[in-house]
Amino acid sequence: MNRMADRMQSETVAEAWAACRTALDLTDEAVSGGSLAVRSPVDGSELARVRQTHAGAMGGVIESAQRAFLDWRSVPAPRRGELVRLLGEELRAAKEPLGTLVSLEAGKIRTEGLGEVQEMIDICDFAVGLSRQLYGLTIASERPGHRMMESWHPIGPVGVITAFNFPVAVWSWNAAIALVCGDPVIWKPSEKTPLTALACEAILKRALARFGDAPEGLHHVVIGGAELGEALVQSPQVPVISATGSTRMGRAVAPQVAARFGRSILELGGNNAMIVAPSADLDMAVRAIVFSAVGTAGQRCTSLRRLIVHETLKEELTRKLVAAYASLPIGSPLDPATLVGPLIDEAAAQAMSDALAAARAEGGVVHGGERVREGVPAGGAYVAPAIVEMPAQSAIVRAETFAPILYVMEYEAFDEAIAMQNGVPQGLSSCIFTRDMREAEAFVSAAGSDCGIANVNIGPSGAEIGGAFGGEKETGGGRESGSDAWKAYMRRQTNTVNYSAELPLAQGVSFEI
Ligand code: UN1
Repeated sequence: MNRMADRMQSETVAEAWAACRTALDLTDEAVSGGSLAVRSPVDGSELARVRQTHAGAMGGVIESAQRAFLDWRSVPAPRRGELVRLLGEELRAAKEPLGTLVSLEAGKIRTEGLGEVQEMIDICDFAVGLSRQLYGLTIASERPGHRMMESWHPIGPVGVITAFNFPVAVWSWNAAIALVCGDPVIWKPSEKTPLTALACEAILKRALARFGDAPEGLHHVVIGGAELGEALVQSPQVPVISATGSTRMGRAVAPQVAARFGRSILELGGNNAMIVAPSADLDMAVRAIVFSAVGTAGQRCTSLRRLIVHETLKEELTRKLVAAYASLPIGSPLDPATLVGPLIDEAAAQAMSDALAAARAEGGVVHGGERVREGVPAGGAYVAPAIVEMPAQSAIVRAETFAPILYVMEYEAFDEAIAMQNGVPQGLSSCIFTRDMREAEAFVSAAGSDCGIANVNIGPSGAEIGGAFGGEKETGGGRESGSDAWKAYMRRQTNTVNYSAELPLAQGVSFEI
């Protein structure tokens, strides 16, 4: 019986893969015969063998992007926006198969896979509008007959390094903005998710074909290990490196980019908290907590990892959460009824159980967190999300474990809750549930949350593309996506134009010759 169920599941993976391959133009040539085996976290089955880029080829790739830059920078920005508009159209047409491929390759449930593609469509729309709004300032000059202004110019190829957990959206945040800003893109996706990257490349190719006259080499995907990222990081020909991943990766990348005076946009670890205040709408808080703590099996940078609850509510809220967790449908992400899919691989499951052991040793009481083997496809790393009551914000709570572990701690005074929220090395996302206006405003004030994202009465994950996305401290300080994040993809030039027949010097300096 079990074996039959397993066989049916793996046929589902195989069938889904066969269907999206065709729809996404992933030819045999592109996905077989290579040295990188791609396994689906759904059931561990091998989907493809992808060819890797030789480290020795990186010089040529970077040269080609540089050449494309020399053309692309002079294409009017609204015309560059037309390419991104076409990309958005192609993404709309490919939403279903690309969303499925995200589920197959990253293990996200169907709605999250589709949601990720929707995020790509949204950023394309945003970038198209932006292509007519790359505004500079006009600044009052102290000298008569002079005009001062600020221009934003394309900067050069952007190296984009992405992680497995948002295998396509994070590329699009960077690529859509970089392309309208006049910059070619060299993308190094996670080695765990090369297929979705190849699919995005094929989708972009469709847009490029319709666009007509974009320069060769405007976009490259390079597949392989850290040595490829390193070639990007070290090249002065790649002025901007946008890297998403662990703090450990960021620590390696940032000093190398800085040493050559390049610019990095870093999106690293998060250790996101929710404060649940005495006046909170508890039912709403429970829904927000469950979605943000167990969604994507706790593998978002923005996943909720710490719950800081007022002492009067802690027992009731913990009870409600333990009950809600008990009925979570865990299983194949291809099954529409599933809410919790697999972890990306066995190493992630091991990291989760190590973290739970550490939490116990530090005085934690663990609910859930076991390995799940019944009713799920064999070969995937399925786990029950864990709730851990902690006596204090100990070492394991301050570390980011990329798994569905929610640490619950209590507080007495509001200031103490803010101090706990801020008392971790990471600073990505945060939120408070309260109906007290003073608490809500204090939380988002200068003396409140120290994170890049601070929300009131919504969870920490599921950010919209319209805002700037990123965080402080060990999160790396980068901002991507909306607002004025585009400025990191351009160089700023200050221009002073003298339209008088005099040559007055600034600051009243006199220099007569
Ligand atoms: C990430 O986890 O890498 O806020 C990005 C969210 C998404 C982006 C997360 N829009 O959950």
